[in-house]
Formats: sequence, structure tokens, C-alpha cells
Amino acid sequence: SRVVLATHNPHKVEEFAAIVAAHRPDLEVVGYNGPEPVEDGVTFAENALIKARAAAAHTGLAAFADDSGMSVDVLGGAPGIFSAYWAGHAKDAIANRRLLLDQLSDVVKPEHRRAQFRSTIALVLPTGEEFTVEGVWHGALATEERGENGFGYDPVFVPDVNGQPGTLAAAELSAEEKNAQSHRARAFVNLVPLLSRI
Ligand code: ITT
Repeated sequence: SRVVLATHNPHKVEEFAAIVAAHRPDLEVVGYNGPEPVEDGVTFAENALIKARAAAAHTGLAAFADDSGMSVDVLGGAPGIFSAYWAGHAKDAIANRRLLLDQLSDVVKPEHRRAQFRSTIALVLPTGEEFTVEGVWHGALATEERGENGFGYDPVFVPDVNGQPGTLAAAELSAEEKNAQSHRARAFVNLVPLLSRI
């Protein structure tokens, strides 16, 4: 069966290609270059649905989209849905993660630097049926940028290892390591049972 992946972020395309291959190698994932809808929802789920609906309407196929971001406990869950634009109007990943480190510069104790990556995937079927699933990757905000892999906030996020604080930033993990445990991979695992409806 075929499904459209509604994203304009090439890093997400690459990660989903590996994640889908690991869990549903038979699934044909088609890219999406259609118009980008205005993401004016107030939750990850609303924004994921806005993107998936636009792609499903434009293609007539089943479509899924990820809306994701970094949530820092001491900031009340921010940047959250504002992750892509945290430092301004341009999607500037370097400025975004430096601002976040600055905002936490007075927070010294590691247990007060807890943060999560969150992903909500929305699936919209040609019938109009809609579903959302979530994945969370727990960890802490680093005190400095580390590593060259991944994208976005990966250099400033230190994921837990076996439920305990880790030492490596997400950007220091290989793509295989990240895709085995990330918020996006966990959300996709929750999507798998729904894919039988396509
Ligand atoms: P699409 O809407 O086209 O899918 P986008 O990058 O604008 O692409 P979002 O609106 O979901 O996607 O914004 C997600 C932002 O959250 C992203 O730009 C990063 O800053 C951050 N983010 C999400 N997942 C991440 C990950 O796995 N690693 C690092 N940063 C991530």
C-alpha cells in the first residue's frame, strides 16, 4: 500500500525512510511537494492534522505528517509547537538552540534541565478518517552544543539511557541509534496498527 509523507523537512524524510523500512518495509512512502498549509493549530496534534489533511486532499491518497519539537520542563513545555521558529521568524536551527541554552544558563542542577522531544503523527485516510499518535523521547538539555549528526535541537539534547540520565547528545548518536529510540520512531510504532486501514 501507498502513503504520502507530508513534510517539507528533508531530515524528517530521511528519518522516516529508515523508520518505515525497519517496521513496515512493504509500505510505499511517497514524498509531498504540494502547497504548505498555514500551521495555526495550538497543539502538535492540530498542526500534524493540518499538514496531513492538506496532503490527503491534494493527492487523494492516505497521508501522514509529523509535528514535533522540544519541550523543556522548567519553561513550561516551551518551545513546544514553536520549536522551528523559537528565535524568530526564520527557521534558524542554530539560533533556536543557542537561545534555548541561554534561557537555561542559570539552571545549574541537571535534574532541573529535564526536557523531551515530542512527536505527534497524524494519519488522514481518503475516507476522511483521521488518527493521531504520539511519541516522547525523555532526556535533559545539555549545557553546550555537541555532535554533528541529526538536525535542529539534536546537539543540545541528551537523551536518557535505560531511563537514567545519558551522557551523549542526540547529535552524537548515529542515525541508526537515533532512529531506534527517537520520539519520531516511538510515534511511528504507535501508528503501525493503524496502517492496516490504508
Ligand atoms: P514540516 O512542518 O514540513 O514537517 P518542520 O521542520 O517545520 O517541517 P515542525 O513544524 O514539526 O516541522 O517543527 C519541528 C521543529 O522541532 C524542527 O524544526 C526542529 O527545530 C525541532 N525538532 C523536531 N524533531 C527534532 C529532532 O528529531 N531533532 C532535532 N530537532 C527536532
